[in-house]
Amino acid sequence: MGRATFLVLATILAAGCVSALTRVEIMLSARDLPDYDICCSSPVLPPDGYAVVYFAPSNLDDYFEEGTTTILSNNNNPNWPEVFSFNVAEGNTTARLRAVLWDSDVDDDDYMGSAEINIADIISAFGHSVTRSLQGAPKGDGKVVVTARVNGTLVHVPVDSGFRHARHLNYKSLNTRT
Ligand SMILES: [Ca+2]
Ligand SMILES: [Ca+2]
Repeated sequence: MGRATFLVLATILAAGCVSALTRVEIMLSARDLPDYDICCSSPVLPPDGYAVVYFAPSNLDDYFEEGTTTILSNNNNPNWPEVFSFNVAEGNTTARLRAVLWDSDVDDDDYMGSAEINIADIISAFGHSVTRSLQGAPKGDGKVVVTARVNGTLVHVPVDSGFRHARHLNYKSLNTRT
């Protein structure tokens, strides 16, 4: 731990620690996506899939857009390389991740369905990996796989109105792409 980090933590701890955060990093895959493209040379083609990732810190409908994956063309089983990182309060059982899948097209993109997953379920799952069927998928079938890396280090931070404001900003700023 660097001196600056230590000083920040020491300051935070001195201010009073009443909550703990667990850092969660997730990656997305999809399995068995149906073909969504029709082209002149072939009757059907696999989709050019990408996912838009949202995060809801509570059971309220206040979603934060975390980011969008790259487009993996012509692939029924994409493994997206992006890592989405955020912090979840210890004991929070209502924070949710929502992944909305699209097939990129020259004209309007095709909606391929979505899945909503409780963060607590991801953390407690074997291998921190869970699979969910896509909901509302026009052509049916298809699954989303969410795999997480969970940092066991807990960072104590004070909970007050200022922190909640900063935390919301933090959810966006912590989003990283690789
Ligand atoms: Ca299409
Ligand atoms: Ca397409």
